[in-house]
Amino acid sequence: MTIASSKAIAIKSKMKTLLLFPLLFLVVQAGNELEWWETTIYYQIYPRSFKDSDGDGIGDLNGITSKLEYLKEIGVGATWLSPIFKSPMYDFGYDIADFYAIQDEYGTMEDFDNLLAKAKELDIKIILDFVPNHTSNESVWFQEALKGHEKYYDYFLWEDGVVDENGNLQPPNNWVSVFRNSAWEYKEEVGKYYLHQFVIGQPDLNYRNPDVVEEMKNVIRFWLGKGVAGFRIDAINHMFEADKEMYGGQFPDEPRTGYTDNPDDYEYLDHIHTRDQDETYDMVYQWREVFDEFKEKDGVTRVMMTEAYATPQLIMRYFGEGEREGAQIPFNFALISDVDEKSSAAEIKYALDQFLTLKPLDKQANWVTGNHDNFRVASRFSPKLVDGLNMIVLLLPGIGVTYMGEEIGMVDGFVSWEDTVDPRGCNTNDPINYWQSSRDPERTPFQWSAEQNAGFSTAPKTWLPVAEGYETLNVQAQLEGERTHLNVYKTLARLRTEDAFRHGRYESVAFNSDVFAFRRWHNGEIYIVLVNFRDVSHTVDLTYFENVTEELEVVVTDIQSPKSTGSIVHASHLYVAENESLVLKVVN
Ligand SMILES: *[C@@H]1O[C@H](CO)[C@@H](O)[C@H](O)[C@H]1NC(C)=O
Ligand SMILES: *[C@@H]1O[C@H](CO)[C@@H](O)[C@H](O)[C@H]1NC(C)=O
Ligand SMILES: *[C@@H]1O[C@H](CO)[C@@H](O)[C@H](O)[C@H]1NC(C)=O
Ligand SMILES: CC(=O)N[C@H]1CO[C@H](CO)[C@@H](O)[C@@H]1O
Ligand SMILES: [Ca+2]
Ligand SMILES: [Ca+2]
Repeated sequence: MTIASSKAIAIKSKMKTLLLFPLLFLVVQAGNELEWWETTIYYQIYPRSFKDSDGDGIGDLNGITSKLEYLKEIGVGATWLSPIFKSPMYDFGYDIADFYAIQDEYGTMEDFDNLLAKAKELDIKIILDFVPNHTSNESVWFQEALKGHEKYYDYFLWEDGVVDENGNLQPPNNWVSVFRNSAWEYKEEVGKYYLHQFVIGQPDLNYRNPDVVEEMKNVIRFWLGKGVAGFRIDAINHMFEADKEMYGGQFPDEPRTGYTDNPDDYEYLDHIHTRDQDETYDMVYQWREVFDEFKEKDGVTRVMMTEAYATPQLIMRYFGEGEREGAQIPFNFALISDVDEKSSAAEIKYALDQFLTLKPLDKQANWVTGNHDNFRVASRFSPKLVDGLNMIVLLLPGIGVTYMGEEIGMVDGFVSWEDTVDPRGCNTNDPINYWQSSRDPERTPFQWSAEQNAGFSTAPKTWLPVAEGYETLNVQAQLEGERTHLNVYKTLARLRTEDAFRHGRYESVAFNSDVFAFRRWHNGEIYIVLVNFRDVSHTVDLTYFENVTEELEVVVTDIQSPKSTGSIVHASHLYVAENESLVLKVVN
């Protein structure tokens, strides 16, 4: 026994007799007190599919308000909403026409204020989605630009075309849009081309114009001023293009990759001038200063989550640099991009440890298993691993993020070619393989109950069909049932508040190609979380972990596990069933 632990025991016995415990406990706690944003669970709501309050088949703000108590009940303290702003909906809200207004079909500003008020009452933070890379071509700004209004003309990037040897007008350079073909679109009324890194209907904003920078900061101020707790920022690595002044006033061509011979393909070029520009990080740090203006007033941290699918090294830059602070939560997509059902336990371990190893010591890690752009966990891995992945997301050190429906193990819905509405699916023009590109399967309506449309809506037809199997896979059934994903989730949400998970240290191991485990420990309390990713049973030796020698208590199991909670297992030869996931606690 070391000095530290004998001291702990001495203090403990003293506290029992002298009742000093509460006092000492507080003193210890104050040293490393965590703020709301470091401990809460973040729950992503895709508003169109969460709850329809007025029977038009489309989810809306009043629907969300009516279900906030559900979030509270399952232990969620913050929710980020995919865009709710005014939009022509070519890309379901990621094409914004007015950053200061609510889209009609989602409700009114008054509805939004009601949502905020109810959330405040329940102590749930509301986070909005900020889409800075472009506006919709139907935005007032773009329409004014087309009319020759100079201020708004300068909000976008306009260039003259070049005349080729045949006398035809061609785009200013070789840049290609993410959705194929030239990133430049000619506008007759202006006599110039504008840049769009995404679809033609999404003109890029010119972040080298200080008016644009200020306008977008005002958008942030507007919503933070209303009481929003922060923003999730969409795809920021496309914000800046190269500074043309450094290239003689002309945007430079991008070099070829050699991957494809088709100059219309996005992969044809190496995007050194249109992605991951240094100025992007600076803009994130500037936005953080705006967030901090609000914190200075009331002491409450406003949180920034950034979305960028980039290398872990680049992701780290969003945290900040030197004295400058950036996003508290640069999304870590390792569990989405780096691993799937075929991954070995060693690959899982590597993917999880990488972020923890690279991140600055004073920053929090974060864990994301799903969102509105990726197939669901139950479909990417296996329905049998739903509980195991929730254990990983909620019990690893750092911030847990849940996409709506993952708490009940929703599966991807089948959406026929006729019913497909996602532009990424439709643009394939391929009635056979469209589903591989479509994001509709993970966006099907939330499954509340066994009622019509899974209790999502009373409409005869919902905007996307409800997934099959909702009659048994739904919130109500899982609240009433005993061994259910939802009950596991709720238990994990409670467990997560314990010191071992809030403050404890972390160590992980791949016991063999199938079984991944990690240990969290703090002040003599030790937990082991173990997930068997395969349909094969194993016996493992947990004495591998220091201080794990004899007996452990089963604290949580996945819903098919043959073990029951409260039972005792032996560290040196733990039988792990097929697909089994467990949380164990060392018995002192
Ligand atoms: C093991 O237990 C001892 C005594 O309680 C403690 O001092 C030490 O930090 C523990 N080591 C680990 C790695 O848990
Ligand atoms: C916006 O762009 C789309 C193409 O994406 C086009 O069909 C539509 O007419 C444009 N709208 C305006 C107002 O320019
Ligand atoms: C383990 O998962 C696989 C794949 O989902 C499934 O076929 C098998 O029945 C599961 N085994 C057990 C014991 O649950
Ligand atoms: C990288 C990326 O796709 N960023 C966002 C910018 O706009 C497109 C089109 O609206 C969105 O789909 C993306 O999420
Ligand atoms: Ca509705
Ligand atoms: Ca841009």
